[in-house]
Amino acid sequence: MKIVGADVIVTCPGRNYVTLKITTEDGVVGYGDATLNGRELSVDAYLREHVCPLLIGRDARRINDIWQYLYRGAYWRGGPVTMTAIGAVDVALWDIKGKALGVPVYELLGGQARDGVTIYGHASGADIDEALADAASFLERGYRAVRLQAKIPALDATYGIRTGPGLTYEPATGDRPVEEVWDTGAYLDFLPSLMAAAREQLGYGFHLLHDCHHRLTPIEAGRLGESLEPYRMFWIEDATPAEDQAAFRLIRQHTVTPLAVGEIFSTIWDCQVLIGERLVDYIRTSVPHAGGISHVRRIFDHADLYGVRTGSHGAGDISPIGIAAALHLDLSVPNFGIQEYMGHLDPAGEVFTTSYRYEDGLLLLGDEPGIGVQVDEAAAARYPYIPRYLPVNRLRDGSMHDW
Ligand code: CS2
Ligand code: MG
Repeated sequence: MKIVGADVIVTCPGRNYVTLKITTEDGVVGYGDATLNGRELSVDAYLREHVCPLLIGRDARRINDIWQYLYRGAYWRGGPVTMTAIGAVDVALWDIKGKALGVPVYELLGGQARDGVTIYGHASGADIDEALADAASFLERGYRAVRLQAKIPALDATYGIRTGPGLTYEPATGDRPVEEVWDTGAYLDFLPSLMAAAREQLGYGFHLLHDCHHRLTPIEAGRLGESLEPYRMFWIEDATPAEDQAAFRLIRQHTVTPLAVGEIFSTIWDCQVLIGERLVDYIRTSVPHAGGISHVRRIFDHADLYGVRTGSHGAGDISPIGIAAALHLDLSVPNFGIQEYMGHLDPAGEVFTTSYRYEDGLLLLGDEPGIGVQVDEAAAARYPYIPRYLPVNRLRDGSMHDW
């Protein structure tokens, strides 16, 4: 089953997505998500220049060998660009294997361990009332878990807030990032009042999550976790810059609020200390950004050994292919925790047709062979790439601050 084609599709139906398309000599086509938000064209170039030519002529059935060839065979290994490219190859090959054998990928992973995948939605608002109304609308639609963010009153802008009904929050267009002001004190003072209001008005009958976007020091994170304990959070996410795994030892000493991290990780090595020392409760590595189904499955197995559950990244910058790939893994692993699901803006649905669907707080996968996402290339061509950047943060004195 030789690979005869490997092509990259870059499109912007609502936001930028990069898709790898692999074709075999028998005409089977597999798709992988190669989207890396704000760095889309780097992965596009890495694939076109360094990966696609090496795939031609290889046996598409040998997913493990191709993975090792691309990872171990590279002197400059690891990092988000390389691992997103490898992840796209891996998912496209699983898609091909499923289609060739006529089964959904989760069957190849041992079959379903649950009926559906519990997701959390993104509620936010310009103030507490707006954020709670948004959260209530998720609960009315059957969601059992909601991430809650609101604008910090003392700041002009706060990352992670939706800009209008039916929208997700999108990076601004333009040739350079928007610069926002960050103030940790204002954030730490405000957040407990948001979560207190959420529990007072919406009760305790749902999972409440929050994302800190890597802005705190370990001791600040400890203080935040402790201040949120009465509201029984499902997790606080990305409390500190993620590359400092040892920082979580300090956070753990100060709070029993569960911790989640890992959406920016690329490999199992990025989570080794965190998992091995049980410093987090949920590992958020995502299929597209950490080497695909093959590698993230290994991370999840490693996590299971230490009682750490999964909680994969599923923001809108992960394409429907990446979300679908995550769902196959979520459905099959023993230690599934929760799956983030932000949804996709119109007109993404013109380009990507998915077999997964929402029902009563869950995403359900059908029995379509492979990953279960179709790509309309003519529709993709109607939406050319638009440069977009995530914002950056400065403190009030002009210092750059962490993501
Ligand atoms: C966030 C994302 O969904 C999340 O948890 O952290 O919005 C993240 O900022 C983007 O995916 C970055 O690409
Ligand atoms: Mg996050």
